[in-house]
Amino acid sequence: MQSELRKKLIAAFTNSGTEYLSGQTLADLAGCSRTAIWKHIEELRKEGFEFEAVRKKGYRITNTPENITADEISFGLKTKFVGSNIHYEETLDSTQKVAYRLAYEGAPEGTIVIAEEQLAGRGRMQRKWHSPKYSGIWMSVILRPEIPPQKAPQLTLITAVAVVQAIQETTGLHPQIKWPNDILLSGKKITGILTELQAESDKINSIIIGIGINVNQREEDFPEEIKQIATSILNELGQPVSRAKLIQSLLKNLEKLYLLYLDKGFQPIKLLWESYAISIGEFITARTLNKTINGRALGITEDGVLLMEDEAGTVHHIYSADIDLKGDQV
Ligand code: BT5
Repeated sequence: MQSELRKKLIAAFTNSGTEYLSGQTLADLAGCSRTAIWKHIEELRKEGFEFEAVRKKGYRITNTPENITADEISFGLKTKFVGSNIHYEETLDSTQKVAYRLAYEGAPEGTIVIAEEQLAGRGRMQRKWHSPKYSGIWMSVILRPEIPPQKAPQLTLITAVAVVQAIQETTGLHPQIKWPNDILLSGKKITGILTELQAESDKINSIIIGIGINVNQREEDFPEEIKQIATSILNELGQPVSRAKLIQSLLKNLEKLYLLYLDKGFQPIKLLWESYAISIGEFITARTLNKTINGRALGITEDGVLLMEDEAGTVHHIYSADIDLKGDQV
């Protein structure tokens, strides 16, 4: 975890923009000695931050490393609480696993866990999530909304909207959402979301939202088994994207939508979600654990459940399934 002093120092540089900050101002803002400031600046230099130091004016940051360490994510982050605590590690089995433990131990709402690579990244139903080093965003966010457990799937939909908005904002691309948890570009998956709960019978202790975004993988980086169904932002945009900037935008949009949800309920999110959804009004196949239904997707309910009308005109409530769009079927 980042120290409180490091957080204050990074926040000061974030707020100062291109202005210089003197050693004394920094020491006052962070509540420490100038020697301590100097030591932290040296450490940031070693991480790859570049500083311009001008006599009588002070320091400003002129370049940042292309990493996603806690310092790199918090430099420029403008959120109230999402991302205020960042747990970063180069390699993890799964960020979900660590976030689950931290949540259990009482980590504050908005804590994020992030890794450069995952050795056992997971999707729904024990599927694997391919998470190669340095090229994607593999992150879990801890939230603690006071909602009944059956409303938890709404958090997946809120997150999907936040991911779409962040990708649009950072790259100008327009991804689409495939219910419940896929985000697609050119019909291929660039993001998967996995929402897990710590709950008692009627009360949520925490929701752990896992987000995997393919950012800078090249086509040849994808393993054979997902080559046909997966893509990355680099593939679609033709140029690499700063993962730190994308994370910052994602955290900002997620916080904004989450606060809107707590204040006004799911209705405004539902409208946004539907405006980005790919399958509404289309003929689809839904494969649930025990049956396969063909029909037309009508929309989602207030709780985020998919409504589907089959050929006989019966409307089904789908809580969990894999969806094939008509064009996907062979
Ligand atoms: C998901 O599951 O899409 C949820 C993925 C969540 C991953 C994040 S990363 C951070 C956090 N920590 C974790 O351990 N997990 C979360 P599902 O809908 O079940 O889709 C899984 C399927 O997607 C696999 O069976 C593959 O077919 C495909 N897949 C695997 N890796 C992929 C990738 N990098 N890009 C696109 N598709 C992939």
